[in-house]
Amino acid sequence: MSEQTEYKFSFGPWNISEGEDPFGPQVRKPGTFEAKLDLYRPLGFEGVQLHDDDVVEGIDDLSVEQVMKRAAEVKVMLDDRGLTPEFVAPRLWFAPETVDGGLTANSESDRQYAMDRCKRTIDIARAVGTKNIVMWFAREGSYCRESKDPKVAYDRILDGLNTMLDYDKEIEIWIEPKPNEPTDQAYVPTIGHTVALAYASNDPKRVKGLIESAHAILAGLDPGDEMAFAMAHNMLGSVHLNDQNGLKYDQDKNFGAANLRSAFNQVRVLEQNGYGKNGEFIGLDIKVMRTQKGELVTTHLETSREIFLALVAKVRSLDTAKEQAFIAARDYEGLERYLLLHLMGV
Ligand code: XLS
Ligand code: MG
Repeated sequence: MSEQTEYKFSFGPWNISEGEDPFGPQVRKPGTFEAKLDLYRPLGFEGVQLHDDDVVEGIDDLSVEQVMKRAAEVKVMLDDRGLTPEFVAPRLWFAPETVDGGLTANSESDRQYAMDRCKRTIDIARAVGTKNIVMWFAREGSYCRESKDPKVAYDRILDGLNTMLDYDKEIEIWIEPKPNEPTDQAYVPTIGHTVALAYASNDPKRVKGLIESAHAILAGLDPGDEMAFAMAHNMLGSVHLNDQNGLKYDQDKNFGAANLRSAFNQVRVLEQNGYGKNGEFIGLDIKVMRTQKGELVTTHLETSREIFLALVAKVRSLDTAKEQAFIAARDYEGLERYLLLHLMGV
């Protein structure tokens, strides 16, 4: 038996959120970036997921020198707290230039803005100490299906990825697919699209996927199977574990909160395929319920980490001889009964 994986956990500062949604404002006092960083280690997290403007607030109003100075300061803040930056992602969905998307915007100057911002993100990532860039293609898609030529859009996305790979020969790009929200129809909706883009890129070994459970569910797919597909191609850069109760807005619920069995199967796929053995993080991307009182609420992060570890124990304590016997006898009814009772601790 190979040694058991010791999992490392990450989340993004945006996961300690203040409760604003499209229908109402913040309901909790915001905390500073530094105050949020202080919470990681005591909660059992050592990885920090970052957007470019989590690192450099007001990025668009600063000179290159100012941006790099701030990135260097953030590296010190991370080092001081024993934290590892897991990745940096360009936030291509806030600025006025990204209203119609980033790499796929119809305006040439807006596309240029997006490309420049991706390059700046790479500079920031290297300065804080990570080679991993996450592309969540928020507004790469359409609200009006006829507003963009999807073939041209996919060509532009591939060109953009190649430009980034070329800009820095050591980075990895992790694409985080999502089928909708904020757009109606998003480009690169699944891990299948991601893997195809990776193979089509100029350096397939440096393009991977980041699978968020809720995003797979929104696409009508099984998150564990999506993870397995990426791993079958050695292309699972990271995960964003959370949950989603059916087809509605992106909920980012606690891991396992809607479907514990699906959560178990995600953990199982990761555990059985050695995810984490090369330093990959168990990333969480979870929203605090708006109803929660207090400031700098982190209960959801502790809960989801605890659920993950409890499910690892469930995977490890499964009687595999029993399981194999059910499979050999094609007694899947028996297998299901065994699994459900095992999950319930009966
Ligand atoms: C949004 C995404 C986002 C990414 C990082 O749906 O999950 O939070 O993980 O840009
Ligand atoms: Mg995510």
